[in-house]
Amino acid sequence: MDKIIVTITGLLSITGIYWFFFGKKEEAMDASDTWTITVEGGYKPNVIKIPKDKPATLTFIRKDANSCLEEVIFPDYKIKEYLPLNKEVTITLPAAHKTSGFHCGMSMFHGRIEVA
Ligand SMILES: [Cu+2]
Repeated sequence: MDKIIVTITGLLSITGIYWFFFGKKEEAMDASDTWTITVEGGYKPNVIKIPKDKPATLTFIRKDANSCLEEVIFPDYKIKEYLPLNKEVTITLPAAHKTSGFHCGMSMFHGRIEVA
């Protein structure tokens, strides 16, 4: 029983530390109208911040052969793009923006678009 409590306490403090740093990083993120997103086991970065009233240019480069990631979809912009392997694909999102998201063809990997 004691062991379980120690394990849980340990896990909770690790989670807390992670949240502390992750939260800080997110707050410090600057808005930009140009982003390069690497597609490799998901989207890197998977959270981006863009200025509300300017078009945003996102360049995707897929390095992951997983066919699940070959399409990227922006439901709120009604955009669906095919991402060839190792080729840059530029997507322009017209302003104005609201907080939204994007995901792969089967909605298994997700990214978030925040608005500044
Ligand atoms: Cu997928």
